Amino acid sequence: MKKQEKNNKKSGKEKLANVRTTAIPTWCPGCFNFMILAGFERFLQEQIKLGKKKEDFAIVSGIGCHAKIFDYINLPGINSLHGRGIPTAIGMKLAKPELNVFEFAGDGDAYAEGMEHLIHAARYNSNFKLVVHNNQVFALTVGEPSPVTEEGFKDKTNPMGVKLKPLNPIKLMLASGASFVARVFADVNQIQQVLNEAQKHKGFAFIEVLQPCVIFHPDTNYKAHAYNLQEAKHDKTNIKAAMERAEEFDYDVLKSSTKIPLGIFYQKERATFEDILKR
Ligand SMILES: Cc1ncc(C[n+]2csc(CCOP(=O)(O)OP(=O)(O)O)c2C)c(N)n1
Repeated sequence: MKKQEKNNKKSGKEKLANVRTTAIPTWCPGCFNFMILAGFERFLQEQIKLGKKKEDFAIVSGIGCHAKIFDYINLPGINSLHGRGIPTAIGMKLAKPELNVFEFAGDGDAYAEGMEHLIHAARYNSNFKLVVHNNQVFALTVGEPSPVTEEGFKDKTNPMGVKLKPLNPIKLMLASGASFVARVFADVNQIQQVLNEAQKHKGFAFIEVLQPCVIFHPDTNYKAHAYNLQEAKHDKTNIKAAMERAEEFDYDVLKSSTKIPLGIFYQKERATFEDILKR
């Protein structure tokens, strides 16, 4: 055994070495998807240190820039169809309930093509974790507006600007019965922390990550408007309070008055879909 390998074995690093594949990311330089990848990687390494094995996890993705993450994480899984990651993840959980399933979806993926699946995943409370990379556009197909693009956004398909109000996925998830609803910014620490909490939660976990697209929907200072729900003493067991907090951000970061609550809006365990089917 080489000296470096021996040292790695001593420090436990050899277990962490192949969390990433050898594929070179093709995201744009500065893309916030790198932060999501790094946050998930850290989370996974922590789980392995705590005694979990790589085989205890599986990943699912849809189609889009976000879905490239599937190529960079060295875990088994299914790179599914656009909008169809959720039924794929539920299928995995039904076949093997003990598997820790993490799905990565885009906002187009989860809030447009896959919307009906999203509502029912929350309603079923299937015990998998969904990470929505919300860049507020269909990025891979060059920046068309998605259901969460702010009013007035212009692109080649909407030269006069978007006329519709954006959907509020946090409110939708609360109304659909999701047992864990969170939003974070694409920051490595925030992602690692929320994944740790989601992993401890038995049930469906909805995690929206605000992930500005450096090309088609750049960062317009989200951080200046953001505050942390837990630091603000938000009661995450109170659904009414969660709805009120969700109302604070209508996905228009250009509004100077807007506030962006980050953290866990709501968490309350109830029977999972997999448990109910066993009865
Ligand atoms: C059923 C279906 N409709 C449309 C497409 C074309 N398509 C591929 S990627 C994509 C955009 C994905 O946008 P989003 O889910 O927001 O992910 P992002 O690229 O922004 O990460 C679209 C529309 C497809 N592959 N399949």
